[in-house]
Parts: sequence; structure tokens; C-alpha cells
Amino acid sequence: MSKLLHYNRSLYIVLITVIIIQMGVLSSIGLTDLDYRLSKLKNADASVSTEQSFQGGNSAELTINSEGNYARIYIYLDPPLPLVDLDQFSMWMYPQSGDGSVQVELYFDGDGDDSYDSKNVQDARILSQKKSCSNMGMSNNTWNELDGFDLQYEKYKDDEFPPGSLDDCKGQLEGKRIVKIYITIYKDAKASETSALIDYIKIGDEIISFEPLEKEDIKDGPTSATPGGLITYTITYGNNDLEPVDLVVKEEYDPRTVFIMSDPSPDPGTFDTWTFSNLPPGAHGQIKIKMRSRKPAAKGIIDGRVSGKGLMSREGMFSTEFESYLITNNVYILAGEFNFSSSATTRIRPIIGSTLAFGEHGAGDYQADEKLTYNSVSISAERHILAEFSPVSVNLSLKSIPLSLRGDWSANLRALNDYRDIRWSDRYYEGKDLNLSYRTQLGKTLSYLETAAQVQGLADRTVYWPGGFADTHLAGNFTLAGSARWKWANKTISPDKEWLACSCPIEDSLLSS
Ligand SMILES: [Ca+2]
Ligand SMILES: [Ca+2]
Repeated sequence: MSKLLHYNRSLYIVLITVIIIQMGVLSSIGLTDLDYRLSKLKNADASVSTEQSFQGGNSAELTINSEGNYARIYIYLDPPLPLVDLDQFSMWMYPQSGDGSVQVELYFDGDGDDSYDSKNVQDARILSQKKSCSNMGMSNNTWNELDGFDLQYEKYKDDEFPPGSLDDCKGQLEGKRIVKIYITIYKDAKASETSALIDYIKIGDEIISFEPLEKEDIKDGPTSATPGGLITYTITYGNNDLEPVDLVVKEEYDPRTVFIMSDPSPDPGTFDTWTFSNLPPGAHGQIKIKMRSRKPAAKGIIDGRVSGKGLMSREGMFSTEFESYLITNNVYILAGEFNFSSSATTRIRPIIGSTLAFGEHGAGDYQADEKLTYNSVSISAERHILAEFSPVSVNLSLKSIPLSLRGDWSANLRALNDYRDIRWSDRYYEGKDLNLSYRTQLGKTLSYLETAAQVQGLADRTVYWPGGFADTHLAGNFTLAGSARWKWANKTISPDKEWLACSCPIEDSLLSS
């Protein structure tokens, strides 16, 4: 059995950076997936009225004067609804003047492109037979229910299509999906004005009640925010039922966010639940919630000594940089027979900061005294490294073979201030001995690096700053002292002073010749 004589004090890495980037989309779901538009015609007015309503405070008022022909409500279904799934299609009408005729049109997508195209034979359009309000048994100045399943439909420009009810059409139009529905009131030719209100259109599980907030997204939030910054979410709720309900809004916060406040306040003793008791039919409201994303609060101090004899490998890294990440906030609304849920995703913008990375590798005696201080905005470090080469032996079964695992010492130091675009990189290698001291500070306003090195070996030193760079290569037995200091003042970054002194170096070019 081999006996391991060397030991390896390796790899202590302080890493403050790793946050996974996910991909996501901002969802936009309203209390209804139906979108509507009211016709804008010269001699006919279609607008939202607050005077009369079947549910809530508003309805659509369609008025056609003697010069006009019709007024219309355009309804768009996104996503399209398979006809076979249409189990409810009804609305409430309040004829006010004249005896207008009603016609309902349904447009279908049959080829899967989510839209109706009159030239595509797979798409389809059906129209109900025009019927006057009185013909359908409606009375003026009262709310009457009109059920789309009671109407007779024909297929547009298709004489071979047998007219029938919506249920009959389901068999004839198998596989087709409704993309839009038109509800039209044609004028009564005998009246000077034809007018009717329409409210509470129910298509499948979706409702249009012409209430002001019903088209709002249930959950709305910013697409991006700064780390530690405020995020405001707006939740829109509403009672789509015909009876008062106890409506409950339940939030599901991202664990990387903290609740700050909301208007209105959450239920007593909670920070994520709002109960609206006895909310009247059609009533809508909004909750504004302020959250704060957790600010990266990494900080720490390392003060100590690392020493050993043998094969050494030492690595360290500190970074104040944070990658962008996504936070998602979900909301659930429970209201009578209607349940809604939605989410908002916000991208937390990255932090550009500083990174300090260092390491020493070699065989022999090693000692490092160090003090490292870091927080979310700056890093400072002071390290003194003393390393002396000596061969390391490993006892392999019967034979003790002196084995030089690495015949030299190497050390590296990278100090990057990405915020101010300053990069220092020092590398010492093939060294017999290493006596290295440095102090560095990486911050927004002041960055410096002071080094003192006594090395028997090679050294590369590179510095980049806005507007310049310096590259130095040294070989031999030398002493190197350097100081570089950058200060941020008057919106420019400039070297305060910079000097590099060394004794007995052999230039790289001389060595290689
Ligand atoms: Ca189509
Ligand atoms: Ca309404």
C-alpha cells in the first residue's frame, strides 16, 4: 500500500457569484380571455354605457339612426375555442327603442393558423338567421336572455351545408375552432332609431360584462428591476358571477423577494391574502403590492494564516458580480364558480462589480498571512506569501523514491474592476523561492494594487485601464515593487501614480536569445 506523505491543502474557494439564469416569459392573462371591440360607424353608435346593466355597472349600448344600417360587437377568442367545447353561448339584451334584428356570426379556423381566412376552404363562417327582438319573444325596456344555442345557423356561401342549430353545426364543423364572434343589431326600418343594450356575454367559461377593469391583466409587474430594488405588482380581481361572492386573492411570492406593503392591506395576520366579503356581481378592484428583491448581501472577513509543507495548491476567488436572474410571482383568485390564476416574471438586472482571484502552487514550505474583506460593493485584500522550494518524496510500497512533483513555485493574482474597466494580472512561475506581498482594493471610486515581490524565477505583469495597457516580463533573480492606484473623480478614471521598480532583472528578450 502506498503511504501518502504529502498532503494537499487545496481549494478553498469563496464564490459569491453563481445564480442560475432561467428563461421565462411575461404572461398576460386577464379576467377574461375574450377581447372585444365596438363598431365605429357614421350613423350607428356602439359604446359602453353606465346607465343600465344586467351585471356590474356597465353594458354595451348599440344605437342605429335612420341613416344607419347596423351596430356591432366584435369578440376575439385568444386562444381559439374548439367548437366542440362550446357549451355555453348566451347574452342579455335590453331593447330600448325600435325592434332591431339580431344576427350572430361565428368565424372558425380549420387549418391551424389561429385565424379565419375567407379564401381558405378549411376555415368556415356561420351566421344565424336574422331575427327581430319581438320575434324572439323579447320585450322592450327589460333584460331578456338570448341563447345562441336557440338560433338557426347557415354556412356562409355554402348551399350544401344544412341549416341547423349550433349543436348540429358541431357535427358539421368538426375540428374547427372559433376565432371570432360578431353580434350585430340591424336597424328597424320602421323606427327612427333602433337601440338596445347588451350585457353579460357568456362564451364557454368566459364572460364579457363591459366592466372597466375586466380587460386588465390579472397580474401585472415590471419586466426588469435592479437588484434590491422595488417591484410593484398590480392584481386585478373581479366578481364574474351573478351573485355576491366572497372573493379571495392569494399571492405566491418568489422566495427571493420580500413583501414591503400593499394597498389595500392584506388580511390581518397575513401578508399574502386578501378577502373581499360579499363582493357584488360585476365588482372589480385592484391591489397594488410593493415587493423588494433581495439585495445580494455577501460580506465577510477572512483573517488568518495558511501554512504547510509538501505539495501545495491554493486557490481563492471573491466577486461582487451578480448575474441576472428571473423572479416569478403567482396569484390565485377564488371567486364563486370562477377561479383565476396568473403570474408575472421580472428579470433582475445583473450587477457589474469586481473580482479578485489568486492562487499559489508548488512543492516545499509554504506560508500565507492574509486579510480579506469583502462586501457587495468592494473587495480588499492584503496577502503575504512565503514559499521555498524543496523536493517532496512519496513512499511507494518498498521503495522510497524522492519525487519532485513540481520543481517550482507559481503564483497568480487577478484583480478585475469591471465597473471601471481596470484589470491587473500578475503571474510568477518557475520560481525557486517566492516572497510575495500585495495589498489591493477594488471599489467604485478607488482601486489600487501595491505589490512587493522577491522572486527567483519568471514574472509576467499586465495592466489594463481605460485608455491604455502595460505589459512587463521579467526573468531571473529579482526584486519587484510596484504601486498602481486609480481614482474615480470628475467622471474620469486616471492613474494617481504608477511605478514599477526592480533589481537585477533579465529582460525576456535577452533570455530567449
Ligand atoms: Ca385559418
Ligand atoms: Ca356589465
